[in-house]
Amino acid sequence: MTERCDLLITNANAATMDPSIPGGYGAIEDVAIAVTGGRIVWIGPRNELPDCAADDVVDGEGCWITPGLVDCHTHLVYGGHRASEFARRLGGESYEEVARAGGGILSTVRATRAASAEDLYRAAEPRLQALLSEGVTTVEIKSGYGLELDTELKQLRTARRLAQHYPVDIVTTCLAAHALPPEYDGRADEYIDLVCEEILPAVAKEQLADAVDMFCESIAFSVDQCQRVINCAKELELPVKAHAEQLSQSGATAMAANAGALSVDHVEYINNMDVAAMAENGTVAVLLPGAFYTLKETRVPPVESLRASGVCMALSTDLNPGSCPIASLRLMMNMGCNLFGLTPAEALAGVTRSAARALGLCCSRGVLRAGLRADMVLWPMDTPDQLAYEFGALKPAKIYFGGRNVTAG
Ligand code: DI6
Ligand code: FE
Repeated sequence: MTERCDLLITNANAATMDPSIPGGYGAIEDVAIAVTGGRIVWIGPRNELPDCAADDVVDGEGCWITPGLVDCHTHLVYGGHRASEFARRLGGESYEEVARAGGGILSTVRATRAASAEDLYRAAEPRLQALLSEGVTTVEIKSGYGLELDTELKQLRTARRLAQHYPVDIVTTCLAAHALPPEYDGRADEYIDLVCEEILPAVAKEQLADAVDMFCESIAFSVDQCQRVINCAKELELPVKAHAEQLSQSGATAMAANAGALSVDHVEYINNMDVAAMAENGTVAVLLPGAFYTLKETRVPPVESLRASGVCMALSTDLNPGSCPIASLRLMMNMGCNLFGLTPAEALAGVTRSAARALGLCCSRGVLRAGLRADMVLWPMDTPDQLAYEFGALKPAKIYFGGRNVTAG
Protein backbone atom coordinates (compact mmCIF):
# COMPACT_ATOMS: atom_id res chain seq x y z
CA MET A 1 0.00 0.00 0.00
CA THR A 2 1.17 3.55 -0.68
CA GLU A 3 2.18 5.64 2.32
CA ARG A 4 0.08 8.54 1.20
CA CYS A 5 -3.47 8.08 -0.07
CA ASP A 6 -6.17 10.38 -1.42
CA LEU A 7 -8.95 9.28 0.91
CA LEU A 8 -9.11 7.33 4.14
CA ILE A 9 -12.42 6.29 5.69
CA THR A 10 -12.53 4.99 9.25
CA ASN A 11 -15.07 4.69 12.08
CA ALA A 12 -17.33 2.60 9.86
CA ASN A 13 -18.21 -0.99 9.04
CA ALA A 14 -18.14 -2.56 5.61
CA ALA A 15 -20.46 -5.02 3.88
CA THR A 16 -17.75 -5.84 1.35
CA MET A 17 -19.86 -8.50 -0.47
CA ASP A 18 -16.53 -10.25 -1.02
CA PRO A 19 -17.37 -13.97 -1.13
CA SER A 20 -13.94 -14.85 0.27
CA ILE A 21 -14.91 -13.18 3.58
CA PRO A 22 -17.27 -15.40 5.60
CA GLY A 23 -20.89 -14.40 6.21
CA GLY A 24 -23.46 -13.29 3.65
CA TYR A 25 -22.27 -9.67 3.63
CA GLY A 26 -18.51 -10.31 3.80
CA ALA A 27 -18.61 -7.94 6.77
CA ILE A 28 -15.61 -6.17 8.26
CA GLU A 29 -16.53 -4.28 11.43
CA ASP A 30 -14.49 -1.21 12.42
CA VAL A 31 -13.05 -1.07 8.93
CA ALA A 32 -10.50 1.24 7.31
CA ILE A 33 -10.63 1.89 3.57
CA ALA A 34 -7.81 3.72 1.78
CA VAL A 35 -8.32 5.03 -1.75
CA THR A 36 -5.79 6.35 -4.26
CA GLY A 37 -6.31 7.22 -7.91
CA GLY A 38 -9.96 6.20 -7.71
CA ARG A 39 -9.20 2.68 -6.49
CA ILE A 40 -9.30 0.98 -3.13
CA VAL A 41 -5.67 0.40 -2.17
CA TRP A 42 -6.28 -1.06 1.28
CA ILE A 43 -9.31 -2.42 3.11
CA GLY A 44 -9.37 -4.34 6.38
CA PRO A 45 -9.83 -4.05 10.13
CA ARG A 46 -8.72 -0.59 11.28
CA ASN A 47 -6.29 -2.00 13.84
CA GLU A 48 -4.35 -3.64 10.99
CA LEU A 49 -4.10 -0.48 8.87
CA PRO A 50 -0.46 0.26 7.96
CA ASP A 51 0.86 3.77 8.60
CA CYS A 52 -0.92 5.99 6.11
CA ALA A 53 -1.32 9.73 5.65
CA ALA A 54 -4.41 10.81 3.72
CA ASP A 55 -5.32 14.05 1.96
CA ASP A 56 -8.93 13.56 2.99
CA VAL A 57 -9.77 11.69 6.20
CA VAL A 58 -13.45 10.85 6.49
CA ASP A 59 -15.15 9.91 9.75
CA GLY A 60 -17.72 7.29 8.76
CA GLU A 61 -19.72 8.07 11.90
CA GLY A 62 -20.57 4.43 12.44
CA CYS A 63 -22.12 4.01 8.97
CA TRP A 64 -22.09 0.76 7.01
CA ILE A 65 -20.28 0.99 3.67
CA THR A 66 -21.45 -1.10 0.72
CA PRO A 67 -20.23 -1.31 -2.87
CA GLY A 68 -21.98 1.13 -5.23
CA LEU A 69 -25.21 -0.51 -6.36
CA VAL A 70 -25.51 -1.98 -9.86
CA ASP A 71 -28.83 -1.90 -11.74
CA CYS A 72 -28.16 -4.55 -14.39
CA HIS A 73 -31.42 -4.44 -16.41
CA THR A 74 -33.18 -1.22 -17.41
CA HIS A 75 -34.96 0.22 -20.41
CA LEU A 76 -34.77 3.77 -19.08
CA VAL A 77 -34.32 5.62 -22.38
CA TYR A 78 -37.76 5.85 -24.02
CA GLY A 79 -40.37 8.32 -25.24
CA GLY A 80 -43.82 8.90 -23.73
CA HIS A 81 -45.47 6.86 -21.00
CA ARG A 82 -48.22 4.24 -20.73
CA ALA A 83 -50.46 5.53 -17.94
CA SER A 84 -53.57 4.80 -20.02
CA GLU A 85 -52.48 1.19 -20.41
CA PHE A 86 -52.06 0.96 -16.64
CA ALA A 87 -55.69 2.00 -16.30
CA ARG A 88 -56.73 -0.64 -18.87
CA ARG A 89 -54.88 -3.34 -17.00
CA LEU A 90 -56.53 -2.22 -13.76
CA GLY A 91 -59.81 -2.65 -15.64
CA GLY A 92 -58.99 -6.31 -16.28
CA GLU A 93 -57.08 -6.45 -19.60
CA SER A 94 -53.86 -8.46 -19.44
CA TYR A 95 -50.37 -7.29 -20.49
CA GLU A 96 -50.49 -9.73 -23.42
CA GLU A 97 -53.96 -8.55 -24.52
CA VAL A 98 -52.82 -4.93 -24.54
CA ALA A 99 -49.68 -5.92 -26.50
CA ARG A 100 -51.62 -7.98 -29.05
CA ALA A 101 -53.99 -5.03 -29.61
CA GLY A 102 -51.02 -2.90 -30.76
CA GLY A 103 -50.35 -1.25 -27.40
CA GLY A 104 -47.64 -2.30 -24.97
CA ILE A 105 -44.09 -2.15 -26.31
CA LEU A 106 -45.32 -0.92 -29.73
CA SER A 107 -46.97 2.09 -28.16
CA THR A 108 -43.60 3.10 -26.69
CA VAL A 109 -41.94 2.36 -30.04
CA ARG A 110 -44.20 4.96 -31.69
CA ALA A 111 -43.36 7.55 -29.01
CA THR A 112 -39.62 6.77 -29.11
CA ARG A 113 -39.44 7.00 -32.89
CA ALA A 114 -41.21 10.37 -32.75
CA ALA A 115 -38.95 11.78 -29.99
CA SER A 116 -35.83 13.81 -30.78
CA ALA A 117 -32.53 12.70 -29.27
CA GLU A 118 -32.76 15.72 -26.96
CA ASP A 119 -36.30 14.75 -25.86
CA LEU A 120 -35.12 11.23 -25.07
CA TYR A 121 -32.18 12.54 -23.08
CA ARG A 122 -34.31 14.96 -21.03
CA ALA A 123 -36.91 12.26 -20.33
CA ALA A 124 -34.26 9.78 -19.20
CA GLU A 125 -32.50 12.18 -16.82
CA PRO A 126 -34.96 12.06 -13.89
CA ARG A 127 -35.12 8.26 -14.09
CA LEU A 128 -31.36 8.01 -13.94
CA GLN A 129 -31.17 10.63 -11.17
CA ALA A 130 -33.65 8.63 -9.09
CA LEU A 131 -31.43 5.55 -9.32
CA LEU A 132 -28.26 7.52 -8.56
CA SER A 133 -29.81 9.09 -5.45
CA GLU A 134 -30.12 5.55 -4.05
CA GLY A 135 -26.40 4.85 -4.42
CA VAL A 136 -26.46 3.21 -7.86
CA THR A 137 -23.10 3.69 -9.60
CA THR A 138 -23.47 1.31 -12.57
CA VAL A 139 -26.57 1.09 -14.76
CA GLU A 140 -27.32 -1.05 -17.78
CA ILE A 141 -29.57 0.56 -20.42
CA LYS A 142 -31.19 -1.31 -23.30
CA SER A 143 -32.45 -0.12 -26.65
CA GLY A 144 -35.48 -1.94 -28.07
CA TYR A 145 -38.02 0.84 -28.53
CA GLY A 146 -36.73 1.69 -32.00
CA LEU A 147 -36.97 -1.61 -33.88
CA GLU A 148 -35.41 0.20 -36.85
CA LEU A 149 -31.81 1.19 -37.29
CA ASP A 150 -31.96 4.94 -36.73
CA THR A 151 -34.07 4.82 -33.60
CA GLU A 152 -32.07 1.98 -32.06
CA LEU A 153 -28.93 4.06 -32.63
CA LYS A 154 -30.65 7.14 -31.18
CA GLN A 155 -31.52 5.25 -27.99
CA LEU A 156 -28.03 3.78 -27.56
CA ARG A 157 -26.31 7.11 -28.23
CA THR A 158 -28.59 8.73 -25.66
CA ALA A 159 -27.58 6.10 -23.12
CA ARG A 160 -23.89 6.74 -23.82
CA ARG A 161 -24.45 10.50 -23.56
CA LEU A 162 -25.94 10.12 -20.06
CA ALA A 163 -22.65 8.57 -18.91
CA GLN A 164 -20.77 11.67 -20.02
CA HIS A 165 -22.80 13.90 -17.72
CA TYR A 166 -23.54 11.81 -14.64
CA PRO A 167 -21.26 10.05 -12.15
CA VAL A 168 -22.20 6.57 -13.30
CA ASP A 169 -20.93 3.79 -15.52
CA ILE A 170 -23.47 3.01 -18.21
CA VAL A 171 -23.40 -0.39 -19.86
CA THR A 172 -25.47 -0.50 -23.05
CA THR A 173 -27.35 -3.43 -24.58
CA CYS A 174 -28.94 -3.68 -28.02
CA LEU A 175 -32.42 -5.19 -27.69
CA ALA A 176 -33.50 -4.78 -31.31
CA ALA A 177 -35.21 -8.20 -31.00
CA HIS A 178 -37.69 -6.83 -28.46
CA ALA A 179 -40.95 -6.86 -30.45
CA LEU A 180 -42.05 -7.16 -34.05
CA PRO A 181 -42.38 -3.67 -35.56
CA PRO A 182 -45.72 -3.05 -37.31
CA GLU A 183 -44.10 -2.70 -40.76
CA TYR A 184 -42.95 -6.34 -40.43
CA ASP A 185 -46.32 -7.68 -39.32
CA GLY A 186 -46.49 -11.39 -40.21
CA ARG A 187 -42.82 -11.38 -41.30
CA ALA A 188 -40.92 -12.04 -38.07
CA ASP A 189 -38.13 -13.99 -39.79
CA GLU A 190 -37.52 -11.10 -42.15
CA TYR A 191 -37.30 -8.73 -39.20
CA ILE A 192 -34.71 -11.02 -37.60
CA ASP A 193 -32.80 -10.79 -40.92
CA LEU A 194 -32.83 -7.01 -40.51
CA VAL A 195 -31.60 -7.29 -36.92
CA CYS A 196 -28.79 -9.66 -37.87
CA GLU A 197 -27.76 -8.14 -41.18
CA GLU A 198 -28.22 -4.44 -40.57
CA ILE A 199 -28.97 -3.31 -37.03
CA LEU A 200 -26.47 -5.36 -34.99
CA PRO A 201 -23.54 -4.87 -37.40
CA ALA A 202 -24.13 -1.07 -37.42
CA VAL A 203 -24.40 -0.95 -33.65
CA ALA A 204 -21.22 -3.02 -33.31
CA LYS A 205 -19.37 -0.82 -35.81
CA GLU A 206 -20.14 2.30 -33.76
CA GLN A 207 -19.33 0.38 -30.55
CA LEU A 208 -22.68 1.42 -29.16
CA ALA A 209 -23.55 -1.81 -27.38
CA ASP A 210 -21.71 -3.85 -24.79
CA ALA A 211 -24.11 -6.79 -25.20
CA VAL A 212 -27.08 -8.09 -27.19
CA ASP A 213 -30.45 -8.98 -25.64
CA MET A 214 -33.68 -10.50 -26.99
CA PHE A 215 -37.25 -11.10 -25.83
CA CYS A 216 -38.10 -14.76 -26.22
CA GLU A 217 -41.84 -15.08 -25.63
CA SER A 218 -45.04 -15.91 -27.52
CA ILE A 219 -45.76 -12.17 -27.88
CA ALA A 220 -42.22 -11.57 -29.20
CA PHE A 221 -39.71 -14.01 -30.78
CA SER A 222 -39.39 -17.80 -30.91
CA VAL A 223 -36.49 -19.82 -29.54
CA ASP A 224 -35.22 -20.42 -33.10
CA GLN A 225 -35.35 -16.72 -33.93
CA CYS A 226 -33.50 -15.90 -30.70
CA GLN A 227 -30.90 -18.53 -31.52
CA ARG A 228 -30.24 -16.70 -34.80
CA VAL A 229 -29.75 -13.43 -32.92
CA ILE A 230 -27.32 -15.15 -30.56
CA ASN A 231 -25.34 -16.59 -33.47
CA CYS A 232 -25.10 -13.14 -35.01
CA ALA A 233 -23.99 -11.55 -31.70
CA LYS A 234 -21.29 -14.19 -31.40
CA GLU A 235 -19.99 -13.40 -34.85
CA LEU A 236 -19.77 -9.77 -33.79
CA GLU A 237 -18.04 -10.88 -30.56
CA LEU A 238 -20.73 -9.38 -28.37
CA PRO A 239 -21.90 -11.13 -25.20
CA VAL A 240 -25.57 -12.09 -24.99
CA LYS A 241 -28.39 -12.06 -22.47
CA ALA A 242 -32.07 -12.89 -22.86
CA HIS A 243 -35.50 -11.99 -21.53
CA ALA A 244 -36.95 -15.46 -21.13
CA GLU A 245 -39.60 -17.49 -19.35
CA GLN A 246 -41.35 -14.34 -18.10
CA LEU A 247 -44.87 -15.29 -19.16
CA SER A 248 -44.52 -18.91 -20.27
CA GLN A 249 -42.07 -21.82 -20.54
CA SER A 250 -40.33 -22.04 -23.92
CA GLY A 251 -36.89 -23.58 -23.41
CA ALA A 252 -35.25 -20.23 -24.20
CA THR A 253 -33.41 -20.10 -20.89
CA ALA A 254 -31.64 -23.41 -21.46
CA MET A 255 -30.88 -22.45 -25.06
CA ALA A 256 -29.38 -19.09 -24.03
CA ALA A 257 -27.45 -20.56 -21.08
CA ASN A 258 -26.00 -23.29 -23.27
CA ALA A 259 -24.94 -20.58 -25.73
CA GLY A 260 -22.98 -18.93 -22.88
CA ALA A 261 -25.38 -16.08 -22.06
CA LEU A 262 -24.18 -13.77 -19.30
CA SER A 263 -27.68 -13.73 -17.82
CA VAL A 264 -31.24 -14.79 -18.39
CA ASP A 265 -33.74 -12.33 -17.02
CA HIS A 266 -37.23 -12.80 -15.50
CA VAL A 267 -37.15 -16.65 -15.32
CA GLU A 268 -40.49 -17.10 -13.51
CA TYR A 269 -41.35 -20.14 -15.66
CA ILE A 270 -37.99 -21.93 -15.77
CA ASN A 271 -37.90 -25.66 -15.06
CA ASN A 272 -35.22 -27.96 -13.62
CA MET A 273 -33.48 -28.33 -16.98
CA ASP A 274 -33.21 -24.55 -17.33
CA VAL A 275 -31.79 -24.27 -13.82
CA ALA A 276 -29.26 -27.02 -14.54
CA ALA A 277 -28.17 -25.30 -17.77
CA MET A 278 -27.71 -21.99 -15.94
CA ALA A 279 -25.69 -23.65 -13.18
CA GLU A 280 -23.49 -25.48 -15.67
CA ASN A 281 -22.74 -22.37 -17.72
CA GLY A 282 -22.42 -19.84 -14.91
CA THR A 283 -25.38 -17.87 -16.29
CA VAL A 284 -26.82 -15.35 -13.84
CA ALA A 285 -30.58 -15.40 -13.14
CA VAL A 286 -31.72 -11.76 -13.07
CA LEU A 287 -34.88 -11.54 -10.97
CA LEU A 288 -37.24 -8.66 -11.71
CA PRO A 289 -39.78 -8.48 -8.88
CA GLY A 290 -41.03 -5.04 -9.94
CA ALA A 291 -42.35 -6.43 -13.25
CA PHE A 292 -43.87 -9.41 -11.41
CA TYR A 293 -45.57 -6.99 -9.02
CA THR A 294 -46.73 -4.53 -11.69
CA LEU A 295 -48.21 -7.25 -13.90
CA LYS A 296 -49.75 -8.97 -10.86
CA GLU A 297 -48.09 -12.22 -11.84
CA THR A 298 -48.57 -15.20 -9.58
CA ARG A 299 -45.80 -17.54 -10.69
CA VAL A 300 -42.62 -16.82 -8.71
CA PRO A 301 -39.15 -17.81 -9.94
CA PRO A 302 -37.89 -21.06 -8.34
CA VAL A 303 -35.51 -19.32 -5.93
CA GLU A 304 -34.99 -22.40 -3.75
CA SER A 305 -33.92 -24.48 -6.71
CA LEU A 306 -31.65 -21.70 -8.11
CA ARG A 307 -30.05 -21.36 -4.67
CA ALA A 308 -29.60 -25.12 -4.26
CA SER A 309 -27.96 -25.33 -7.70
CA GLY A 310 -25.60 -22.46 -6.97
CA VAL A 311 -27.00 -20.17 -9.69
CA CYS A 312 -26.09 -16.53 -9.01
CA MET A 313 -29.22 -14.42 -8.53
CA ALA A 314 -29.18 -10.72 -9.40
CA LEU A 315 -32.01 -8.27 -8.76
CA SER A 316 -32.87 -5.36 -10.98
CA THR A 317 -35.58 -2.78 -11.65
CA ASP A 318 -36.36 -3.62 -15.32
CA LEU A 319 -37.23 0.12 -15.32
CA ASN A 320 -39.51 0.55 -18.36
CA PRO A 321 -42.80 2.27 -19.22
CA GLY A 322 -44.90 -0.89 -19.30
CA SER A 323 -44.12 -3.65 -16.86
CA CYS A 324 -42.13 -1.65 -14.30
CA PRO A 325 -42.28 2.15 -14.27
CA ILE A 326 -40.50 2.14 -10.89
CA ALA A 327 -37.11 3.85 -10.62
CA SER A 328 -36.01 2.30 -7.33
CA LEU A 329 -33.49 -0.50 -6.93
CA ARG A 330 -33.91 -0.30 -3.15
CA LEU A 331 -37.59 -1.13 -3.50
CA MET A 332 -36.60 -4.15 -5.62
CA MET A 333 -34.44 -5.39 -2.73
CA ASN A 334 -37.50 -5.30 -0.48
CA MET A 335 -39.68 -6.96 -3.14
CA GLY A 336 -37.01 -9.59 -3.81
CA CYS A 337 -37.30 -10.63 -0.16
CA ASN A 338 -41.04 -10.21 0.33
CA LEU A 339 -42.26 -11.53 -3.02
CA PHE A 340 -39.54 -14.00 -4.05
CA GLY A 341 -38.12 -15.20 -0.72
CA LEU A 342 -34.56 -13.89 -0.96
CA THR A 343 -32.68 -13.24 2.26
CA PRO A 344 -31.58 -9.60 2.89
CA ALA A 345 -27.97 -10.65 2.22
CA GLU A 346 -28.98 -12.29 -1.09
CA ALA A 347 -30.84 -9.11 -2.01
CA LEU A 348 -27.71 -7.00 -1.42
CA ALA A 349 -25.57 -9.51 -3.36
CA GLY A 350 -28.24 -9.31 -6.08
CA VAL A 351 -27.74 -5.56 -6.57
CA THR A 352 -23.94 -5.61 -6.21
CA ARG A 353 -21.74 -8.64 -6.89
CA SER A 354 -24.26 -10.72 -8.85
CA ALA A 355 -25.55 -7.76 -10.85
CA ALA A 356 -21.96 -6.94 -11.85
CA ARG A 357 -21.55 -10.53 -12.97
CA ALA A 358 -24.73 -10.31 -15.06
CA LEU A 359 -22.98 -7.49 -16.94
CA GLY A 360 -19.72 -9.36 -17.36
CA LEU A 361 -18.09 -7.05 -14.78
CA CYS A 362 -17.65 -9.58 -12.01
CA CYS A 363 -14.02 -8.83 -11.43
CA SER A 364 -14.24 -5.07 -11.35
CA ARG A 365 -17.50 -3.99 -9.67
CA GLY A 366 -19.93 -4.95 -6.96
CA VAL A 367 -17.39 -5.84 -4.27
CA LEU A 368 -15.22 -3.77 -1.93
CA ARG A 369 -11.70 -5.14 -2.34
CA ALA A 370 -8.19 -3.73 -2.77
CA GLY A 371 -7.47 -3.09 -6.44
CA LEU A 372 -11.10 -2.46 -7.42
CA ARG A 373 -12.62 0.88 -8.25
CA ALA A 374 -13.80 2.83 -5.23
CA ASP A 375 -17.55 2.93 -5.91
CA MET A 376 -18.91 3.00 -2.36
CA VAL A 377 -22.02 4.04 -0.46
CA LEU A 378 -22.16 4.99 3.24
CA TRP A 379 -25.48 4.15 4.87
CA PRO A 380 -26.53 5.45 8.31
CA MET A 381 -27.73 2.09 9.62
CA ASP A 382 -26.94 -0.41 12.36
CA THR A 383 -26.98 -3.53 10.18
CA PRO A 384 -26.97 -4.16 6.41
CA ASP A 385 -30.24 -6.09 6.88
CA GLN A 386 -31.90 -2.66 7.01
CA LEU A 387 -31.28 -2.10 3.29
CA ALA A 388 -33.85 -4.68 2.23
CA TYR A 389 -36.09 -4.18 5.26
CA GLU A 390 -36.60 -0.40 5.23
CA PHE A 391 -37.72 1.77 2.41
CA GLY A 392 -38.16 5.53 2.07
CA ALA A 393 -36.30 7.09 4.98
CA LEU A 394 -32.96 5.27 4.84
CA LYS A 395 -30.88 7.16 2.28
CA PRO A 396 -27.15 7.20 1.47
CA ALA A 397 -25.13 9.51 3.71
CA LYS A 398 -22.32 9.61 1.14
CA ILE A 399 -21.78 8.20 -2.34
CA TYR A 400 -18.32 7.78 -3.90
CA PHE A 401 -17.87 7.11 -7.60
CA GLY A 402 -14.28 6.16 -8.44
CA GLY A 403 -13.20 7.60 -5.08
CA ARG A 404 -14.89 10.95 -5.80
CA ASN A 405 -17.58 12.17 -3.41
CA VAL A 406 -20.65 12.57 -5.65
CA THR A 407 -23.27 12.82 -2.94
CA ALA A 408 -26.10 15.02 -4.22
CA GLY A 409 -27.16 18.13 -2.34
N1 DI6 B 1 -39.74 -7.58 -20.83
C1 DI6 B 1 -39.86 -6.56 -20.01
O1 DI6 B 1 -39.92 -6.65 -18.83
C2 DI6 B 1 -39.80 -5.33 -20.78
N2 DI6 B 1 -39.44 -5.80 -22.05
C3 DI6 B 1 -39.46 -7.11 -22.04
O2 DI6 B 1 -39.18 -7.75 -23.01
C4 DI6 B 1 -41.13 -4.64 -20.83
C5 DI6 B 1 -41.20 -3.65 -21.92
C6 DI6 B 1 -42.48 -2.88 -22.02
O3 DI6 B 1 -43.57 -3.33 -21.64
O4 DI6 B 1 -42.38 -1.76 -22.56
FE1 FE C 1 -36.83 -5.98 -19.45
